[in-house]
Amino acid sequence: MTSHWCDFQNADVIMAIGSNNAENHPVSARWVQDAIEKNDAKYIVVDPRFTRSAALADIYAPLRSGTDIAFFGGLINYIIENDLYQKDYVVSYTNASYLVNPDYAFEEATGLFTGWDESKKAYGTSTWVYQVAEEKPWDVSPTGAFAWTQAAGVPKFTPPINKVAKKDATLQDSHCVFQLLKKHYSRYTVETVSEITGMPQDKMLEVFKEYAATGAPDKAGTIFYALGQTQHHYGTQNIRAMAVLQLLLGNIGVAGGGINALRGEANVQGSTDMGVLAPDAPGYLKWPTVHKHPTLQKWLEAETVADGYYTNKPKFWVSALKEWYGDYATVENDYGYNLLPKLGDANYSHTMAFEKMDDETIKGYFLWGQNPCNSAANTSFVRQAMTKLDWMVAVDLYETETCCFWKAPDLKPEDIKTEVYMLPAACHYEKPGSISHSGRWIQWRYEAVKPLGDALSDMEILHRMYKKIVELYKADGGTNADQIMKLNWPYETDGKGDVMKVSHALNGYTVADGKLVKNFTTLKADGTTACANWVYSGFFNNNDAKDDPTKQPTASRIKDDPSGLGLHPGWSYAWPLNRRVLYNRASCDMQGKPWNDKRMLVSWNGEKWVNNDVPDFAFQTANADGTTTPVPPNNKAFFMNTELNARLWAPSMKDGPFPEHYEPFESPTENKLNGSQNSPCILFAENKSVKQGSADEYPIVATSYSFTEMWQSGSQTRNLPWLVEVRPQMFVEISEELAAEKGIKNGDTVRVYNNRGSIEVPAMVTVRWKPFEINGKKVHEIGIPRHWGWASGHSTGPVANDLTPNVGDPNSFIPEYKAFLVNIEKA
Ligand SMILES: Nc1nc2c(c(=O)[nH]1)N[C@H]1C(S)=C(S)[C@@H](COP(=O)(O)OP(=O)(O)OC[C@H]3O[C@@H](n4cnc5c(=O)[nH]c(N)nc54)[C@H](O)[C@@H]3O)O[C@H]1N2
Ligand SMILES: Nc1nc2c(c(=O)[nH]1)N[C@H]1C(S)=C(S)[C@@H](COP(=O)(O)OP(=O)(O)OC[C@H]3O[C@@H](n4cnc5c(=O)[nH]c(N)nc54)[C@H](O)[C@@H]3O)O[C@H]1N2
Ligand SMILES: [Mo]
Repeated sequence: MTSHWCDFQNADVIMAIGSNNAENHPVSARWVQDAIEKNDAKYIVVDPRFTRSAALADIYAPLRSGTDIAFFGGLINYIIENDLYQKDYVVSYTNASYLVNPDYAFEEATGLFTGWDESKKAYGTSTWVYQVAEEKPWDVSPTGAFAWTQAAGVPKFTPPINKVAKKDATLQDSHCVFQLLKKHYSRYTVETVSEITGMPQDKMLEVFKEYAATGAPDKAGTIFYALGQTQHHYGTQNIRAMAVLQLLLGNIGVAGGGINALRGEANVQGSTDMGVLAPDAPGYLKWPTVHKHPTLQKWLEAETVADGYYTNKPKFWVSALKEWYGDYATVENDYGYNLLPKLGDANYSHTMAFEKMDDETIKGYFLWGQNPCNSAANTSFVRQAMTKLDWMVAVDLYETETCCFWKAPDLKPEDIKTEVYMLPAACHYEKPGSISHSGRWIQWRYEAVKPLGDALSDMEILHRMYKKIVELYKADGGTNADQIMKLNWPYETDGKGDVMKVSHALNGYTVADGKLVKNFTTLKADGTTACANWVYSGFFNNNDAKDDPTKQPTASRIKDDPSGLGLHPGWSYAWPLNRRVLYNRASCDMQGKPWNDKRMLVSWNGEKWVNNDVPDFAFQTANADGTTTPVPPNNKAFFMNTELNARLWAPSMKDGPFPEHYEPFESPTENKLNGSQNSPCILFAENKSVKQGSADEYPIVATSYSFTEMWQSGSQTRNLPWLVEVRPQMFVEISEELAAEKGIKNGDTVRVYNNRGSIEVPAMVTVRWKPFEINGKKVHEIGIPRHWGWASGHSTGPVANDLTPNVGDPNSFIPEYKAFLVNIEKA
C-alpha cells in the first residue's frame, strides 16, 4: 500500500478492482463505511462476479477476467479526452513533460514495443530512454554531496552520471510522455473496451465519470486491488495501469488516495520486505546476478541510481553485507560479497521449481509453511514432479496435500521413492516476533501459549539446523564451506534462537559498540554500521531496553490521532521512518500548499515545513553544527525515482513502458487491440507441462477465489470443525444461463475439465454470475473456490489448481490463476 488502512476513511471515491475486500479483508469494509459517512464517498466494485463487496457498492461494474488493462486504458483515454486530469500535479510531479528518444514506439500491428528480440523473447531497452538535456556527474569532492563515497572503508565504484531529461512543460512535443500516453490509449475507446471486457457501455461511463471526478485537486480517490489484478501473466502491468491512472488524477501521496494492495497471508508484506521473492534481497535491493553483478563493484555500479534517495543504496548494501558476514566482512574482501550465490540464467521461481524437480535438477525440497500441491498452478503436474524428489522436509502445522503428496488419489504410493520428513511447527500464537501488514505497520506479537507437543517455532527449527550444519562442516568439511562457516549468526541466547537478536540485526547498529542506530539515515557504506534490512531500521531502536520489545517503536500502542486523519503516529511503527502515507509531498502544490486544507499531511508555511505525517521528501538539510536548514518547496515529489518525479511511462518494466492489453494465455476471443494475442513476454508458456487449451474445446472462462470462512489451501480452516460447518464442501459457481444451456440444476454434480485436470463437484447455480457479450459473442464465466484438497481436514475435495495454467508474468513470475479456459458437463 502507498497508504494505510485507516486512511480509506479520507477518500471521496473508492474503487475495488480485483479485490473482494468485504470478503477477504473484512476490516477494510469498516473504513469504507467511514468514508461513506464522513465524505459521502462513492464505492465502486469492478469484478467479473457479483461479490459480497459488490453487494455493498454504489456501482457494480462486471468485466471478463483478464481484461483490466483494457478497462484502465479506456478510463485513461476518457480522462485525457475530456481534460479531467490534474494538470498542475501531472506537469510538476510526473514525467509527463519528459521527452523520450524519438526511436521509441509501439506498433499496433504486431503488439510490440521497439526493441523486441525474438531469439531472446525479451525486449532490448536501448530506445526506452529519455532525451538528455544535461549530464551531471556526482560531486565527490571533500565538500560535495557525495564526499562519503571517498571515505576509508567504502568500496570503490564509479558513481553514476545523472542524465537529466529534456522536458517540454507545455506537454505539446510529440515525443513527450504525455503525448505518447495520449496516443497509446487513443485506441481504447469505450466501444472497443466494452467489446473486450463485456462491461456494458453505460455502466462503464458511469464508473469513468465518477472516478475521473477525483481529478479535481481537492478530491481523493483510492484503489483497492489484490489477486484479481496480480494473478495474470501481465499482472504487474495491471498495477502499472493503476499507477498511471492515479497519477493523472493526482491521487498519489494525498490522504484518501493511493494504490492499495490489500495483501494476503498475515505477514506477506513482511516476507516480501525480507526478500522472499526470487530476484530480491532484503529491503527491495536486488539479489546479485551472474551477468550484471559478478563483483561488489559491479553491483554498486549497476544498482546505485544517479539521483534521489537511492543514491544511498551503497550504504544499505554494505551494511547488509556487514550483518550477514560480521567480522569476516572487510573492505579488502568486498565485505564478503563473493560468498553470495549469484542468480544465473535459469529461473528458480516458485513455478519453475516444479519443472526443475520434474527434470531432476532439484533432488531435495525444503517445504516450509506452504502447500504447493494445493496452491501452485497446475497441481496435477506439481505432485507428479514431486515424485522425482529423493527427499522432502515439510515444516507445517498439519499434514497437508503437499506433506503427503505421495498419497494423492492419482498416485501410487508404492512407486514413489521420496523420503519425507515432517517437522511440526508452532503457530503464530505460540511464538513472539513482528509481523507487517499491508499498510507497512510492523507490529509486535507475543507468545500467548507454549507450542503443543514437539512443535517448535520456525526460528528455533532454523537455528538448530544452522548449528547442526556448522557442526557437521567443522567435523567433515563440505562444498562451499566458506559460505556456511563465515556466516554471521549471533542470534542465540541460552542455546536457543532469539528473535530479539534478529530484531537488533534488522534495525541495525554501529559495529564498534553494538548501539542500535536511530534509523537508516545514519547507515554508512564504510563498514562501521550493520543492518540486515534497511527499510526496517528504526522499528527496534531503543537502546535503553534492548531486549524488551514492549519498549520498542514496533510495540508502541498510543491511540492518539492529533490530525484527525487516522494517521495514529504512535501506534506501531510504519516503515519507512514511521511514515504513513508514501509520497506525501504530492499532497501539496508547487508552493507547498495542500491541495485540500482539511487533509493536510505536510505544508510549507513560508519558512519551513509543518507536518502531520513524516515528510517523504528532502524537506531539510543537515548542517555541520547539528542544526538543519529547511528546503523550500520544489518539484521533487517522488525522490525514490532517479527522475525525482513519478513515471507515467516506465522503462523499467520487462514488458513495455506503457501497459497494453493482451488476452489471457487461454482466452475465448482474439485480441482486438493489437496483433499479439498474449503478451510477447509471457513466461513458461512453452513448458510442456502447461498444455494450453483452445476456445473450441474449452469455451468457458474460469476464475478462482477465496471466501471469508476459509483460508487459502484450507489446511488451517478445514481442520476447524466449526468453519467446516459453515462451508461444508467444495462447489463451483455457475450462472443460471449456463446451467440452462447444459441442463444442470442447482446441487447437481458436474465435471469441470481442461487439458490439465478434471474435478467433480456440486454446481451452485447463481445470479451472481452473468454471461458476457464479448466481441459480439456470448461468453460464460464460472467461479471455482480454491480452499479444498484431498488430504487434511474435516472436509476434503478436489483441488481447484488441477485446472490452472502454470504460465507466468515476466516481472513477478506470478501464475495466471485468475483467467483460464474449461468446459463443464453434468457428471
Ligand atoms: N478469509 C480469508 N481472507 C483472506 C484469504 C483467505 O483465503 N480467506 N486469503 C488472503 C490472501 S493470501 C490474499 S492474497 C488475499 C486475496 O484477496 P482477494 O484478491 O480479494 O481474493 P480473491 O477472492 O482471490 O480475488 C478477488 C476477486 O477478484 C475477482 N477477479 C477474478 N478475476 C479477475 C480479473 O481478471 N479482474 C478483476 N478486476 N477481478 C477479478 C474475483 O471474482 C474475486 O472476487 O486475501 C487474504 N485474505
Ligand atoms: N487457484 C488459485 N491458487 C492460488 C490462489 C488463488 O487465488 N487461486 N492464491 C494464491 C495466493 S495469493 C497465496 S498467498 C497462496 C497461498 O498458498 P499456501 O501458502 O500454500 O497456502 P496456505 O494454506 O496459506 O498454506 C500455508 C501453510 O502454512 C502452514 N502454517 C501456518 N502457520 C505456520 C507457521 O507459523 N509456521 C509454519 N512452518 N507453517 C505454518 C499452514 O498450516 C499451511 O499448511 O496460494 C496461491 N494459490
Ligand atoms: Mo496471497
